[in-house]
This record gives sequence, structure tokens and C-alpha cells, in this order.
Amino acid sequence: MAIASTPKLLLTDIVSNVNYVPSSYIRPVSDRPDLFGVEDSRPPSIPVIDLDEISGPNRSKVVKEIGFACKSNGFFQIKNHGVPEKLISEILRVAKEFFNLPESERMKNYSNNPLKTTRLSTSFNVSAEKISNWRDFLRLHCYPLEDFVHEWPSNPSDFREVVGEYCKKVRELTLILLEAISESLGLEKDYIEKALGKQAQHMAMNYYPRCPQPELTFGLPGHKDPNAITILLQDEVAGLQVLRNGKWVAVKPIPNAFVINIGDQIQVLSNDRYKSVLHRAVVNSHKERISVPTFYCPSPEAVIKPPEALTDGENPAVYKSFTYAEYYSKFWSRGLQSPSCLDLFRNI
Ligand SMILES: O=C(O)CCC(=O)C(=O)O
Repeated sequence: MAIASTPKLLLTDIVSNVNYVPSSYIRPVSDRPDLFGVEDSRPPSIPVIDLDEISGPNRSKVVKEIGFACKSNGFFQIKNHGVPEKLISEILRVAKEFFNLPESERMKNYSNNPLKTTRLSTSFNVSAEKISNWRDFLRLHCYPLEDFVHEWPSNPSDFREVVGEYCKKVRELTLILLEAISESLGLEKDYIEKALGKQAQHMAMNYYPRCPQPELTFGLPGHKDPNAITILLQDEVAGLQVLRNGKWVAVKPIPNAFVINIGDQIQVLSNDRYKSVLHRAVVNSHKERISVPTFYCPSPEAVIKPPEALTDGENPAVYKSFTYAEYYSKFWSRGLQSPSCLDLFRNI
């Protein structure tokens, strides 16, 4: 009697031996990446900001640059950010080692329950979407660290140590950025940090295997981030694209730099001065790609609303107040098909 084999759940295992894109990953013709119609960002059209002087006498210059980038692009890259290069290469190494583990080892972490605080899954939201995305991902809650670290994978053996250290450093950097963004809006330095309540920090390790027909599918289709701010680390393989003036622009990786983008919550907390911008990930046929976004979020009970200091007769509050829990449940149930759910919370 033939033994029925268990169906594969992760993209990595589904496509390990195929040289075509399975039909469940193929986008309709009107919704494909158009890989040749993309602008190259060399010289970088996404601003690159040097954070070296953020704590020195030239702080106000750096704050201005950050404010301008948030307003004009919603996206920028940063260098000299204080996260050690060694730690950056270590986190990319452990992520790669994790996704190269045997299926049985990786599957110990598998879950499609979005309420789980540590889980490995695939695509974006397998219960809501009709077309799958060319991505597997490990999602980790990581603040406060001591509440979650014991749940994380213990293979590779230094996973918890490396990822824990990385999360601490990225949180320090995020708080520096939030202060600068508050200041650039003319708010108290700690305004945004306080508005996020007890705060939360989530991380994804995104793994995009090589794709035999990258023109037919997305790693992640266009979306805006629901959180406050995202600190994205990408390996040396290009794939991130940002919508700018109606055109997709490729954000070429700069070694050891982070890509920062404004999420929906800072759009609200700036009363629409700063914009959460559409971005997407495309895949390629030559190389697997890893990206590691850190999503810095309000805590679920935090009440988010435009600050009074940014509203007046001429600039009324663009959004109603809401809790982040309300926002996130709408975001998750709508899936990535609808690029932003900010419209559901608009006053005007
Ligand atoms: O992989 C990337 O470059 C983008 C990742 C992303 O947008 C996400 O995880 O939400």
C-alpha cells in the first residue's frame, strides 16, 4: 500500500523541485510586477541620511533632513545608525541558516494563527487570500524581550542570542528616530513614543526563494505598513520597490544601511503631514533573498489620534481616534489586496 505523503505547506518545500510558478501564485495579467517598467534608484531617489550627527551640535540639520524625507517620500535609508555591522551580518546569517534547515525542523514553528506571537508561515494571510505570494516568513514578537524570547526557535543554536541582541539595538535606534520625527513635527521630543503607549516591536524574517518566472508573481504585493515605523534590513539582493510619483522605484540595497518607512500610525500622528507609502517586494530567478523588517507599533490599547498641536481651524483632524487593536484587526481581515485601511478611520 502506498503511504500518502503529507502536503507541503511552506513555499520553500512546495517549489524545491519545480521550474515553473504553480498556478496558485500566478497574478492576473493586470496585476503583475512589470519588472522592466521600474525605475532604478541609482543615484538613490530615496534619500540617504547619515545619523552620525544626530546627537551632536548638528542635530537640527539631521532632524530637518528626516522631516523632509518623511514628508516628501515616506521612505529613506540611514547609515551610521549605531547598530554594529557584525550584528547585521549575524542576523542575516541566522535567518539564512533558519530557512535552510530541514523541513521537519522548520515546521516545528509553523502556524496560521495570527494571534500566535511566534510563528512561521507563508505568503501573507493564507486564510484570507486567493493568490499566494512568493514568500515564507518567521514572525516574532520581540518587546518586551523577556516575554517572548523563550518561544523563539532554538535552532540555529545562537538564534535567540543574536536576534535578542539585534532587537535591543534596533529598539534603541527606533526611539532615536521617533524623537527626531516628533521634533521635526514641532512636537515634544517624546510625543510619539508616549502616544504608542506601552509599545510593541515585531519582527519578520522574510525568505523569498528563487523564482523561475518572477514576472508572474510577487514576494509581497503593494501594501502600506499598519504599524508606526518600519526599520528594514535587506540582504545584498534587490527586491524592494517603492511607489513614487506613480512609478515603482527599486531601492537598491546599501550594505549595512537600513530602509526606514513611515507606517499608518505616524501618518495619523502627523495629521497627514507624513505619509505611509505603498511598497512591494519582487522576486528573481537568480538568488534567494532575505529581508528583516522590524515593525514598531503602538500597544493594542493605545489610542491613536492626530495631536491637538497639529490641528486648528485650517487643519482639522483628518482622522477619528481609535485603538491600535481596532486598526490592526481591520488591517488583518482585509488582507493586502486593499492597500491601506486608513480610509476607514478618516473624518474628512
Ligand atoms: O522584503 C522587503 O523588502 C519588503 C518587506 C515588507 O514590505 C514587509 O515585510 O512588510
